[in-house]
Amino acid sequence: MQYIDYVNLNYKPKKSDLICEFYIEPAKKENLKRAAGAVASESSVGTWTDVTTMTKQSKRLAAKVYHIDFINKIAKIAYPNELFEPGNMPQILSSIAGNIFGMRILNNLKLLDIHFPDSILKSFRGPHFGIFGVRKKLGIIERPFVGTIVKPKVGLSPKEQAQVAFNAWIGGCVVCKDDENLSNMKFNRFTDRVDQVLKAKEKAEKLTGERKMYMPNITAETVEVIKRMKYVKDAGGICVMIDILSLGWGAVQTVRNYNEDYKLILHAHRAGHAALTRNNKHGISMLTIAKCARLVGVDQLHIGTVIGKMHGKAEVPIIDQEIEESMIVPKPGMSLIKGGHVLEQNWNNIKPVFAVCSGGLNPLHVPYLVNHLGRNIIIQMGGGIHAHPGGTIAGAKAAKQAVDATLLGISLKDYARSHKELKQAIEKWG
Ligand code: CAP
Ligand code: MG
Repeated sequence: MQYIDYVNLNYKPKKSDLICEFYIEPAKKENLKRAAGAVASESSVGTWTDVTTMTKQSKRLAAKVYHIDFINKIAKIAYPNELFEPGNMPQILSSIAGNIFGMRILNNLKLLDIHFPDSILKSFRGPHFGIFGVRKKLGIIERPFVGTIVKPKVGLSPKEQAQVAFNAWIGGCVVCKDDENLSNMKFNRFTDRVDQVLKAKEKAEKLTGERKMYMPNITAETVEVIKRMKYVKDAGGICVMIDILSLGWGAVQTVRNYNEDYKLILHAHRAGHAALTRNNKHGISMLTIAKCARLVGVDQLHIGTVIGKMHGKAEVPIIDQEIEESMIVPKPGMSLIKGGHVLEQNWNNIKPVFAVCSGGLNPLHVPYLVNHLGRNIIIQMGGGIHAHPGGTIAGAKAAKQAVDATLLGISLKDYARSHKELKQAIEKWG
């Protein structure tokens, strides 16, 4: 089969097909139709030449380019679901997000979105808790969560880390987490840290009468990750954090499988995602990564912030919807790129994921975030709490006051008249 044989613009995708939407920029002297055919070929059954070993069955399994928008360079490809091993995310991604990115027939290729058919959906676990399970565990029905990342990112001892966490909790944070690059270091051993921070959590819970959550980073090689999960469970923790992209999808699935026993809330950090997502024309969209993470089954996922220090704002509301709702019906304007369309997705029984907004946030950002993304968000502030002129306790108070004011519909400026910590935050960051 030639590349062009993979293009059939009359093909009507079956309900059982997996669909991908790509932005494709052909190489000089190549055309979009052939480049799209090449993508369908290399991501399904084909290669650069017509092989003599092709059978009737392999021909039947060929992916089909069924839609091309020549102006905006967007193509949709339908894949028969038999191409994919159920419950195997690494295999799915090696197919539809594999060799194709390096092909010389194209200059740029971005996997914008992916639609999972029912058969694939059924083969993954999805989140164990999801938004409402996490809320139930913490006893917080409606409010957005306020959280912090202990800063400095690394360098504190377990005792110092526990003190910072304690201060954040008694100031009003619900959540406190390790940073993405803290694991088991000479100056801060994992087990020691977990013991001391969980002890601090117990103390803070007694003092405030509120449930709190510590999210220790268990990122390591997979066998060690599972040992760390067990350690956290045995020590009385309720949550663990994993850097999903550094770990790799296979390891994330292993964690999710073990979580059938451990039942810990899985917090997914996305460190490194921008290497794939940042370029608008090449790579994999964060929307696609978020959908894979929901399917595999994390409970909380960093999605960006629409405001703050990190790149990638436009996608955030779309990702937020995609991970929270049970049915995605594409609407006009709901697109990552000019001429694109978010694909339809019925999530069936796969639970919704808690969106985590983080990266350069301070209390002043709270109203904007809640107004744009709703209440089902975890708002994390590292620098935005620990750089408060009054220190961590005051920083956490200011963050909580910002949420209180927002939920009451009072402007931060007005609320700050009777709330000194918020006033100081406005003086610093306003
Ligand atoms: C935030 C953070 C998070 C980023 C990651 C950091 O700290 O701990 O890792 O939010 O980005 O190290 O940058 P600050 P994203 O609050 O001090 O910025 O959430 O976009 O994946
Ligand atoms: Mg961090």
